Amino acid sequence: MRNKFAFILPFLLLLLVTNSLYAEDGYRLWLRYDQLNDAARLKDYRKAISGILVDGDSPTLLAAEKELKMGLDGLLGKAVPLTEKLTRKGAIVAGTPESSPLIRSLNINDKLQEVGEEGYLILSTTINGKKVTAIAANTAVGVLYGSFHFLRLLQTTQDISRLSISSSPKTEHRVLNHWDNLDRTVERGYAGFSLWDWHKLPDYIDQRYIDYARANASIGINGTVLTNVNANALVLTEEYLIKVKALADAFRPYGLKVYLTARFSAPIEIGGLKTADPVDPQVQQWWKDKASEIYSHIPDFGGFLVKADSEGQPGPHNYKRTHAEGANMLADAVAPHKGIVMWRAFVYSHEAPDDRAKQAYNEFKPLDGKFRDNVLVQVKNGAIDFQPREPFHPLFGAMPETPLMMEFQITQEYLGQGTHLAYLAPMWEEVLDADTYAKGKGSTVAKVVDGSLDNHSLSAMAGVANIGTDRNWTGHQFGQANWYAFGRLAWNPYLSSEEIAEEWIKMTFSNKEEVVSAIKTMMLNSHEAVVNYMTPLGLHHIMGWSHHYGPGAWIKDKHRADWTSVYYHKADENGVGFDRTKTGSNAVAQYFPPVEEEFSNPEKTPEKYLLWFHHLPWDYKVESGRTLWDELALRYQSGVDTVRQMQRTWDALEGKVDPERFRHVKTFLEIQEKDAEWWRDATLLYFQTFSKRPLPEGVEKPTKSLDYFMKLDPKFVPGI
Ligand code: GCV
Repeated sequence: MRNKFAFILPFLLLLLVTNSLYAEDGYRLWLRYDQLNDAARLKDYRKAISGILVDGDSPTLLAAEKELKMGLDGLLGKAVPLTEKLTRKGAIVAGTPESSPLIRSLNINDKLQEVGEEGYLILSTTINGKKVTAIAANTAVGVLYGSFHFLRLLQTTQDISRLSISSSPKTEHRVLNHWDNLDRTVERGYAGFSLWDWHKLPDYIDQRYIDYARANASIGINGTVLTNVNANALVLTEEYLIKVKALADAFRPYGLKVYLTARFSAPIEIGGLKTADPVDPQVQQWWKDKASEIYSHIPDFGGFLVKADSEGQPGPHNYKRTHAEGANMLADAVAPHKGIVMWRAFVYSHEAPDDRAKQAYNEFKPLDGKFRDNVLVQVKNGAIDFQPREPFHPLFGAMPETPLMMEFQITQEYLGQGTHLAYLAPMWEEVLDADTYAKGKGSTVAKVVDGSLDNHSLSAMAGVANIGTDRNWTGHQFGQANWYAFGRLAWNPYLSSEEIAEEWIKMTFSNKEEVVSAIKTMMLNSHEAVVNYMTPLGLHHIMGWSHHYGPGAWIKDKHRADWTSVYYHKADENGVGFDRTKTGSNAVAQYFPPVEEEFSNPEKTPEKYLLWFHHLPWDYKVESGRTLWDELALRYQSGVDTVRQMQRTWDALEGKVDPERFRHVKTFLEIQEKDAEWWRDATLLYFQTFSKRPLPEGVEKPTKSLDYFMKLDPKFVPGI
């Protein structure tokens, strides 16, 4: 026995070592760089690529060189040498005309001019009679972005023999918003704690910071707001600014600028002033001095993000001033340093009698044209709050004199949080493609956001991050796809969610066609599935109180009516839905005429927004010819069915994706199925108390009572 064991032991150990070496825990995100398993492509690439030649020694060019080296070594499964001279064909030559004589020799200034500050060219060309691939840009960060693009071509096994790529970002500021608190909790964060280890900063620079910056650079994200919009003024004190500087220094080589949230009452809380009134000269001076202090530590500081007069945050209204007066004061403070202010339009008050969906428009539309040139108004994709589905926010198109930036929520506060697979790009695409008709047909939200509709050079897109200390960064392996998709859409809001999914799958899981198409189908159906089992047909905000996990259509009688579910669904014996037409709140009037008409008429309103705009009888006939009640019930069932279909698809991938991530996703899909059933049963039982109709055929009978569901009270849900 002993002998036999001694014989087996080395093999066991070897197995262990090999396993841990190749363990796939998701840490590497989409930057995996494992040797390609497409033999034909691998052979071509090995033949085509002989070396890496990056002229210039700025930290950003060095980062590009390092990434190319790491990526090519890994993907090609052989060491690709770094060279200083062009001695052989097949070099990857990267640089700017300034840093690299070889790039200069290409005489491509005209083409480079077109791609601007951050864009790049990737060209199959010839230098000194030798075939090369040139990655050229006007700036080092452009070279870095181009290098990531080139690696992506290999990761997705594209033909690289005749490249003529020109790419530049359509929005200027592509920014993650971290709702991270200084104690490292993350509001609406479902992936562990905050990445920022304030206690160990500025001394300890975690490798995670670098990998975070790399990941962002790989998709063109160029800004990060480190702190929660529900802000703490402490971060603006010297003690913290030194820590912020350390992060900014770590991110800088990757083109990632740091921003902070500005608490409006900071002059009182940390400045010792008696007021924070934006027209008070002392307050204005305080912010100017504060800005100079910040810039003395961080010369390329991006600016401020502000949530004011919203959900208890202080703001200019405390002093009877407008949002423009508040924003402009901060804008004046950062303007000499080329900083910007991103001022959020997410405002509503439970004391205002009007429909919450109308309040931001009412507040901001009259301020159009009153903001300084370095202010962007940051608008959520919809008028309520990151619901599983919302019609586009009526402010888009309504403030032509003001650059409006998009705020998407990458973290899935209302979409199953850390455990549900919901690929969000189709939802974002739906909003970006929506036509506001602000300047006639074709005035899409994307054109408002990228500035092209109203000729704004200042443009931006923000995404509320889903990133934390979890080893796989985003809690759910598929949460990574939403981070990735946000970056890609911020770079180019006209990309399709399908092509983004395809890229991500190939880089993250596998290039094998059967795997790609199976995972792609799962991803592309996943958002609709979540909408169906949570809030079909335009229902919204019927989640569990405060934590927003699980169903809670019965929530009522709280201190704020606009945080209850009954405020939004208005179910009664006659029907369900929020009447936002003329007979109701008339929120439809905030849209431009053809859209307004469409949303005013239930027959013309896209069914996905039906109950958002209309209160309709339970036996109202919908497009399928069914009654509203039957359709609603069947949609809930269809949400559950799609999750089960996703489970079958995933199960069939066993052995085709690595076991660790396979198990992770499989288990999470089980949670999702359970939750989808919970949503269906609880919500239908509740609405049935009004509709008094039986569940239609095809809908599974609930196994528990409404009373049971109403008593469920999950404790310590993360992210609050
Ligand atoms: C950061 C929702 C969330 C809040 C969040 C707020 C906002 O209301 O539930 O957690 O606060 O949006 O976007 O400011």
